[in-house]
Amino acid sequence: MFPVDKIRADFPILKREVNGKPLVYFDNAATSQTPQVVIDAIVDYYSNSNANIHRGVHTLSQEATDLYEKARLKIQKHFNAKESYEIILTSGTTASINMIASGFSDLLITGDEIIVSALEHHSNIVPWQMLCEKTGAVLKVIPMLQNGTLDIAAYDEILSDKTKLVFCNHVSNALGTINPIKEIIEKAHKVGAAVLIDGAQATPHIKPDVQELDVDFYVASAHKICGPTGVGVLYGKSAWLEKLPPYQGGGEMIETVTFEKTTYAGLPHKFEAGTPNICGGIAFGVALDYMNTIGFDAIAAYEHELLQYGTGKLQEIDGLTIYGTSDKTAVISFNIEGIHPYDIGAILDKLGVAVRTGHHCAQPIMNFYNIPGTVRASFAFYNTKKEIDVLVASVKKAAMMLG
Ligand code: 7TS
Repeated sequence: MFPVDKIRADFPILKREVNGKPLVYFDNAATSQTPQVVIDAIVDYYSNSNANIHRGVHTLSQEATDLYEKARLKIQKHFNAKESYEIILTSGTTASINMIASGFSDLLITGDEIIVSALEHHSNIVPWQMLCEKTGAVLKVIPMLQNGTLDIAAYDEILSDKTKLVFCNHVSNALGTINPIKEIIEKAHKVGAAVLIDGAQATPHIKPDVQELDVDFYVASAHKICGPTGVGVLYGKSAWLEKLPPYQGGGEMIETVTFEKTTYAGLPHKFEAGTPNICGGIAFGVALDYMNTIGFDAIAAYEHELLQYGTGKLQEIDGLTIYGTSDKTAVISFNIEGIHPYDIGAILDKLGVAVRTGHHCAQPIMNFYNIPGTVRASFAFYNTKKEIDVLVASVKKAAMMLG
């Protein structure tokens, strides 16, 4: 049995009330909640070890550097990167993607092609459009199918020796679809293209193995994996990271500076200009430890139970449509006929239930279904079936009031 009661006790926020009702937090795809061990690590860092890293000979600076570099090793181990310097700490998924997009602006020429999937979050569409504008490269899209999966046959058709880069999320944030990234990567490599996988939504549920996937770049945000906001990871194969130019110039990323010429530091520092989110990086490591102690197989199995339970219960509601019905993580994106998703979300909030409504930064998916948005309930390993019962009763109430 999954020890959900014991786990819930680790999350102080789960004890609070919202609008006089016990909080039911089903907006985990937007950000996860923070366990006490991670909160303690943040307090401990600022109480005992706060100093700038990689620069001081003094004890505090060395301690902070040590903690930060130990966190990098934990992240390396978690993603199974071959080398610790292939782990670049960033401010999050969006920053990681923009670093790569910026780096490729010198490597692409007019007529090169970039492929993105139809299931992307805006942060994996807009930077590539900007890159195309700069370089004259052309953006192509892997279309989606009615069940919320990608049309892999169509991907085969748009791949060619002109394809230089392919971008796809591991899991869709709007629908929860788990994409066949291994196949997508293998096919891209056959035509010599590099692949960036956006793992922002996969990492809370799946432990990725970047070597087994043979992926070129894999990015994620700590705040979706029980860590703090403002910190994330860019994994890159060392050959690519060596080849790409630095993203920002400044302190920490240099070897020598004169007014005539600057030489850059080696990896990972070349991509880590300025004072990083030191505390965030350390807390990210603690968050991964916490989740690994529970275990990703146990997390996935329990969340799948929640998904099946919630899907079954919600489907019984008249006029309710669920979008994305394939193999997916614990996300239920739905609408009720004739009711705007925002109105449902507002009533759910009054009843203490937190969901996200709207286009979820994935407007092309909403356009595909010809809807303004959805109500998205996204579950985490600390949620319960009892909370799903509250969601279902609240949705029924909203439907009655608004229908
Ligand atoms: N990529 C995916 C697949 C995402 O789901 C998100 C955030 C991002 C990138 C951006 O991550 P950030 O940490 O840099 O902001 N997704 C969502 C969401 O679904 N609801 O709120 C944020």
